[in-house]
Parts: sequence; C-alpha cells; structure tokens
Amino acid sequence: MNSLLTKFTLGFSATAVSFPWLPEQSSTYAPGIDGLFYLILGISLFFIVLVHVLIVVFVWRYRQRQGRRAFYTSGNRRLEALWFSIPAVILVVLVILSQSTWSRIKTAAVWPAEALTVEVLAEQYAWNFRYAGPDGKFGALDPALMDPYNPWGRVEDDPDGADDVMTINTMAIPVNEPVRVLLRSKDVIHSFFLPDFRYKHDAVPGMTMEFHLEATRPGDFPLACAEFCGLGHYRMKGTLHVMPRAEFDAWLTEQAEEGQP
Ligand SMILES: [Cu+2]
Repeated sequence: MNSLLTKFTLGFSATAVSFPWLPEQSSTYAPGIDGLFYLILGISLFFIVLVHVLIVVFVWRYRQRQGRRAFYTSGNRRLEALWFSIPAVILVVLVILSQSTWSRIKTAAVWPAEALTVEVLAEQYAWNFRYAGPDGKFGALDPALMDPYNPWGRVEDDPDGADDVMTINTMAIPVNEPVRVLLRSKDVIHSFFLPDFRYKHDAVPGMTMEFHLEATRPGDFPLACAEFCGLGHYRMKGTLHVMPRAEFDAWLTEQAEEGQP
C-alpha cells in the first residue's frame, strides 16, 4: 500500500511543471511543492468562481417580486451531506498527494544517515550557522552561556567543539547532496525561507526543527526571515551558497582558518 502511494504521489510531483514567474526550482522537492501549490490554487479558484456565480444566480432568481411569498425551510440533509463530503474527499486526496513531498522534507527515516548536518540558530537579527568540522561532532551548548560574543552558548572547553565552524548570514552546502538542517531560535519566532528551494519553516524558541535540503543546482540563493520578528526584521537576510563538493570542502576549511565569529 505504502509503495503504491509513493509511486502515485511521486508520479504526481514528477509531472509538475515549472512557472516562469517564480524563482527557478532549485531543490529536489521544489517541483512537488509547486505542483501542490497550483493544484490547491486551482481547486480554490474553481470553488470561488462557482460560489460567486451561484450567489448571483440565486439573488436574481429569488429576488422580490409582486405576489411572491417567502417560505420557511429547515434545511436539506442530502445537500448538507454532499457539501460536507466534497471538501472532506478533496482534503484527503491532498493529504495523500502531499505525502511523498512532505516525507522528503521532514521524515528522517528516508534520509541517508551520513548526510551533512548544518545547525541554524536564528536571532534578532541574524542567521547563525554551525558545522561540525573534521571530527563530525558538534560541541556542547549551554543556553546559560549565551551572550553577544557567544551567540550559540558554546561550552569553550569541550574538545568536540574545538573544530566547529561557525558563520553568520552565510550558509554553504554541497550540490546534489542531502543535507540535514537543525533549526533553532534564540529569542522570538523567525522563519527560515529559501524561495528558490520552496522551503519555509518557522524557528520556534525552545524547539529544534529538523528538515532536509537537497540542492539541484549550484548558485547563490537568498535566505530571508519570513516571520515579522521585530524592528530589524527587514535586515535579517542571508545567502545560501550551493557549490560542488570539492569547493564546499575548501570553503569549510577556509572558514575554519579564518577564525570564529
Ligand atoms: Cu526573523
């Protein structure tokens, strides 16, 4: 049943077309998101037009006329059942269609275990990024240690953290490789938004949001905060650099050598 569903829904996202008025689709799941978006938009448009046409028809047909009397109706069970079941069926179909795209983004079980992990910490008004460095281990964090010079709250003497690489407003990932992202917020709710990737996720204080990114082409992509988070919200911008693996490794080494922010 599950594989049948996957086949069906993957087929759906594969047929999704791209649209010239949106940024070029740059992640593995961008076509799936666009397909769902336009499907939902199409369904909504159909019902908006239908409802408005019906309003006009009913207003015209049952307008006040000489000699016509109003009559009382207590409802129609059949009609009510019909207009409850149509949206219910549409919603169930949308849930089924969105499953494969959703699991590509959110279901850790379908990601490769060796995926590169990037930690993101949103704060008023910057994006902080952390990479584990050559040892593949992140150093310990303690929120009590957070201050303007130590936004992460790093525990300084933890050996795992000695080679961690940290950047501000600059994130880089290798192209065509799955990347695991752990998203957190330090203060208020922010939203991690990559328009070219069709990815947007709230960063909520006290929670770690886990998701998956896989870029399909190299380039520099805008990262924006999509949740009004204070007076400096407009300047909470970053860049995601997507590059071939070798270039990415060189970038990471360079960041480590440049010293920590
Ligand atoms: Cu923000």
